[in-house]
Amino acid sequence: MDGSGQIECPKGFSTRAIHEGYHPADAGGALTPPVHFTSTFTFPDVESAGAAFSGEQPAHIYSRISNPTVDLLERRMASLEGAEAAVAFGSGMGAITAVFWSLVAPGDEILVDKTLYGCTYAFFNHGLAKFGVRVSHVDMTDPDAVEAALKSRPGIVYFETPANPNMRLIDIEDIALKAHAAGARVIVDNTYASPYLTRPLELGADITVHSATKYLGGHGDLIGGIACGTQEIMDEVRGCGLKDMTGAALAPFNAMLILRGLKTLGLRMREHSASAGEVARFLERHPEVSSVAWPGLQSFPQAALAARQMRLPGGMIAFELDGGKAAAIAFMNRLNLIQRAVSLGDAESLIQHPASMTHSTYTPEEQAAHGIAPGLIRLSVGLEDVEDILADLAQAFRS
Ligand code: 4LM
Repeated sequence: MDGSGQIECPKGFSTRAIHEGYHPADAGGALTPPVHFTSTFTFPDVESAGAAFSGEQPAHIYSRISNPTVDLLERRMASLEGAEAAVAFGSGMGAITAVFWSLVAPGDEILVDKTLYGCTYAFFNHGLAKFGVRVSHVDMTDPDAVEAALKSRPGIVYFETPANPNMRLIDIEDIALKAHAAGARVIVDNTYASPYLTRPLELGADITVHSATKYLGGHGDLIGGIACGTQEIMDEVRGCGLKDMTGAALAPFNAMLILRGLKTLGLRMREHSASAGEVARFLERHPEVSSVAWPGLQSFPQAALAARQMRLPGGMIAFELDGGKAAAIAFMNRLNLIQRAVSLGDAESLIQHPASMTHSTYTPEEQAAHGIAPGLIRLSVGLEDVEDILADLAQAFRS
């Protein structure tokens, strides 16, 4: 307790995920924060409304811009990511597009990794490119290729780590050093890792973006997104990208669900990682499996980087079967417990075929050039008993 009878916030990750930014004394002693279901906010007089609109007097005006429940989520996420500030959105794509609409102008170049979530790829290549932004792809696992690509002075460097869907890791510290030396800002999509496993801002990135639909929410019952960074950049992202360019506001109810999800983020990530380890080792031993990518395997080509950059290897696995695409599809169709669905990070184990599902925004030629193999299978290992997940995989191989 501090002097006011409020609970002080110690520094541990999960403690902050549960307590940061809220004191029961502020809400009549309610253990959990109230949800502010309101679209607009009232003012005692027009002068105070004007002061809020001009920014002279900070206040909630309208829930497309800010809302107390969403604000609590933003404070909590900023704390977990080690950021000055955060802005929440109605989806991960809302967060990504709002950040870019806020920071780029026609004629700018952005340098992005070669493997990206399908809709992010479509936004860059079919969306931003239409507005005169030059989009260059480079293999960011290759430091020399990155050095060479930075010579054209892109304004932004963007990547996912681990990358969706093939699990390539990008060395955040190294890329941030190189990008900053060339005058570029670094944006990392931290969806796969979550701040429990990796905190890109502490490694030199300028902004992180998340699909909160995934591990942050954690229960497959909402769509949401978050961006984190300095107060100055987040003010710009809120004022331009959220308020004017996308209007992709997060609903207060969904903010409450994400706040609830965050309370168990550490607990869930430990369990997802432990089960994924057992599943990855099972797959690696299986005679019908030709390759398995999971950052905790000794055979993972970037195992050393994983150990340096990730607290745990996480719950996502990418693998291929000897029989290629046809065998992969037949195998997935035989699963009973593991659900065939896009999305990831839920309590339910989810499996999908990136080439025909999440990454079908790439043409087959683009898939080949961007490291998305036709037979690649993506598995999000859930929180069911791992023996049951293994048994379902085993029966799908046997039948
Ligand atoms: C999926 N992914 O992969 P919203 N960034 C990353 C993602 O994986 C996603 C988004 C952003 C999948 C959705 C169907 C690395 C989404 C976009 O879906 O807009 O919350 O996030 O299965």
